[in-house]
Amino acid sequence: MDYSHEVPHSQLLLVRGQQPFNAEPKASALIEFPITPDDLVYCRNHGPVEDLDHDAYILTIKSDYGDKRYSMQDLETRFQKYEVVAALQARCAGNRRKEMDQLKKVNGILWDDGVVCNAKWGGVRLRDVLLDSNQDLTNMNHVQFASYVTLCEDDTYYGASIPLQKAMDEEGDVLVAWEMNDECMSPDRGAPLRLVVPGYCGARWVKWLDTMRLSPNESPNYYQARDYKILPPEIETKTAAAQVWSKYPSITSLNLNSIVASTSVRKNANGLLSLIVRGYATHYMASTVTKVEVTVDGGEHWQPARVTYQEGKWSWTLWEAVVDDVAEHGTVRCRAWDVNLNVQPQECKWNLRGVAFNPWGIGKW
Ligand SMILES: Nc1nc2c(c(=O)[nH]1)N[C@H]1C(S)=C(S)[C@@H](COP(=O)(O)O)O[C@H]1N2
Ligand SMILES: [Mo]
Repeated sequence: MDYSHEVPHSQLLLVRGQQPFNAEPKASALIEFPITPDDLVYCRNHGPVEDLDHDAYILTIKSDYGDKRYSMQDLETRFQKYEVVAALQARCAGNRRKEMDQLKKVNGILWDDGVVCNAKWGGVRLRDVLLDSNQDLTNMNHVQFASYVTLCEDDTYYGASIPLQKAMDEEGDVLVAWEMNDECMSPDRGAPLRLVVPGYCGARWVKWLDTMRLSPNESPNYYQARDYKILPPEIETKTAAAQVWSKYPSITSLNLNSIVASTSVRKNANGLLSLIVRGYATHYMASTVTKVEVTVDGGEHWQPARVTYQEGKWSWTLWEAVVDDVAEHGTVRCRAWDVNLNVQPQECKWNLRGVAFNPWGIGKW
């Protein structure tokens, strides 16, 4: 693959791979900002990152009746602009995979817990573009997306799909976006155009989006059809996996999760120690996090944390807890609850790709 046009990347990230560029921030740095600045956003790539020409960029909607083409100017001027705050998460790429690897070896880059960000995305609704292009919706169940402008390791292009229903639902908030945090998106985020699918894992947020089409089927692309699936623990090798990929559904949303991002201890006037714990939580689809709890005795007693940030349906949740009268050192764990009374599980099964790992968060002080 040709990396001669690779853009410079943020210096603030821990690099997990140079080509393709894969990197993540420390979770402790991440939670300092409710809205993540671009240079603290993780980078997850399957090919080179290039600075593409905005003015010459075209989004094509393919169909059997002919293609529809939109320039950036068409999108910017002919549609109503929308903004949505949403967390982008690569737990599909194995956020916390490093922890799962300690249970048993997993396949893939060892990400820690910084593969999440929260940003304000701006662009047009996918729904409006699809309606404008006059698609025939009969028998159509999915919208397939592709980026042909960029090269990829495992397929000839990067592709994904989402259910048509998610795309057409006004509440779905799916955007074809060119802005992040009120600024032009960076090449690292997928400029000129990227798909934003609130509630869905990062793998579906196609960067450098240039082509889409309606289909009765999911995208046949490697990253939709074969990768990013949660296989049962008995599938222990790539060869075994190859035979069963098609039997397991692709990941759409990610499970309820929370992690401990930082701990510190302060001495009170009475000489006793208090522990300050901070972290983030993320939720499944639109099932908002309602509570985060921490325990310093392995789960016997839990105390609620204070939510310090949460916005709309799709943002992450930042939280902080102060636990009084603690020992000099110890282990703190956290768990999140959602509006449907789901609670983050104590343990999580191993799987080959190390995806969707969400047992109680853990931190030491
Ligand atoms: N074209 C393209 N889009 C892509 C990818 C890619 O490699 N190529 N990676 C996907 C994955 S797996 C994730 S988690 C997110 C990462 O987005 P980020 O690099 O902006 O954090 O983009 C998704 N979109
Ligand atoms: Mo991902």
